[in-house]
Amino acid sequence: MKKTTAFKAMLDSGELEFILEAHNGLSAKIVEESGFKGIWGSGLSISAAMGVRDNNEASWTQVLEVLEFMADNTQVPILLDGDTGYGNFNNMRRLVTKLEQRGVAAVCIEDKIFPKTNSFIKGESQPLADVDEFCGKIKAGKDAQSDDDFCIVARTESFIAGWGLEEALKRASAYHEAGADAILCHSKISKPTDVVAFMREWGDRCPVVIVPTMYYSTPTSLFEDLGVSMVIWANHVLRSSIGAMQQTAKHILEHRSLLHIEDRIPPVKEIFRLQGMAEYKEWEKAYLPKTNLQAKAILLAASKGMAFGELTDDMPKAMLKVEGQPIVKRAVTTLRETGVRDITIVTGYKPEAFTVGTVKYVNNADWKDTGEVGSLLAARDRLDGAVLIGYGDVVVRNYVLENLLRSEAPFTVVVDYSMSKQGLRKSVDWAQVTPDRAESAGLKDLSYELKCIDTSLNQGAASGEWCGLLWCTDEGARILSETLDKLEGAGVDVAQWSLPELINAVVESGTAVAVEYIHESWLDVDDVLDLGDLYSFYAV
Ligand code: SPV
Ligand code: MG
Repeated sequence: MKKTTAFKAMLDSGELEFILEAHNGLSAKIVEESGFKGIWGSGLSISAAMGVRDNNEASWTQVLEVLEFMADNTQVPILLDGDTGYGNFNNMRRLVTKLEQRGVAAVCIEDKIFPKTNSFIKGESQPLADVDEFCGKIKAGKDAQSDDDFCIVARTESFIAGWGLEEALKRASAYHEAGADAILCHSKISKPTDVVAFMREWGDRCPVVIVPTMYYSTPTSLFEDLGVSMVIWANHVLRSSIGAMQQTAKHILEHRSLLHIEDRIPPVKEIFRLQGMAEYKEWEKAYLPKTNLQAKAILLAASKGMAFGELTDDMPKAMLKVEGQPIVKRAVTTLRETGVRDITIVTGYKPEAFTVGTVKYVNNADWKDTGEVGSLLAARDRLDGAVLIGYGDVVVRNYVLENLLRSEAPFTVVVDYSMSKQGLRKSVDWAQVTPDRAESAGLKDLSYELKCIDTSLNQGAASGEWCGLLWCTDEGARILSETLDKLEGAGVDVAQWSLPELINAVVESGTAVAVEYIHESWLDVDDVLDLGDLYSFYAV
């Protein structure tokens, strides 16, 4: 239903309806979420929220801007408190046109003189508008509207200005005749006397709207009995926010700490929810180039590094330095430069030796008696979304990570097809890939799939060497978690496994593991000779 139609239906529903004040996009959303069927765009509240008086100090276009944010942020109709229409008939025409364009359902204008003053400030000395002039303004507004359901509420300030019932009735009749869709009868006394008197005489000539700010203690059932159409709760959201802001400011100043305030105020994530960040995130996926800011990384760095002899007596090999920089620090730097911020290092041997800056650590206390998957299990709660799993002693060129993290396959591994490995010196994680790079040389846009990783293969039977990186998208991380659950459920001691064994299990379970081929561009540091290579790796 159009907002205009919804508002008109409220006025004409034959039941007492309620609308609540809001003064910006946020408060409008809060009012809507709370269940109100409509919103009062209060002049008092909007001006107060801007830090100015309710004396038309804010220009009408500044008010319009606020209304646009309110209307954009809500589905329920807004009745704007349009003061005096911000001028004569001509200003009124333009106002109505602009309100329609910005999705505001209705406007209320009051029979005072521009610039107006709030009704609760020296109301009796406030001059009322000439009746005919005001009727012309109503007519001009009605003629300007292009949507038949747009409503104009005519507000008489007769009681406010001390003119009483007779004047109120005279004015209300004239405004009704001029085409007003409803009459707002305002009063500033603490008893409902004015409104009761008015309603008894007025009957049901047209819908009547009231603002019981001053006669707040009146039971709502009385308004119902009187046949009032709509009640405006005119400033209570603003007032409660003022109280909350004052308390919080005072508290923080006094306590010089946030400790005791934090749990008493809505969390930051509530702001994000109200701002609709969830929707933004959905569209971000569709429109923004992929970034890795959400991706996490787990670096396995538990082992001592036996091949280094005495060098690792006091520190794990991942913390061995070349040119003053620990190996794992270089891996972390590459991750950071690629946009991965959330990095967890799984330590084991001498966890206290790790000083890599702002990364998270988890420790695999059983590092001596477990395999790589044992370390991965220590960081198991990190498998709750896209995650890169790698080793703390492997370094790669930035582009390798950039390409890898762009892969949308659930799993992707990096395979070096250069065959330049020092296979003689140490065991190599050979990878078999289909199609084999050698077979498909020159063919473009092929997707490669891992068949297995196997140290017992020989160079001839392998497609390349696995570089120790496994990239899991959200889906991949979920599958990996489930695979671990299943294996454990079946009584397999997966903690003993190497990462290649786990990857092979994923392949065997039927999930394709994509391969990103590279040519060199990486290094794993397993012994002292590799430390020399690491120096050259960064020297060039
Ligand atoms: C407003 O909310 O700005 C109103 C109602 O006009 S009152 O403040 O009661 O005049
Ligand atoms: Mg007002």
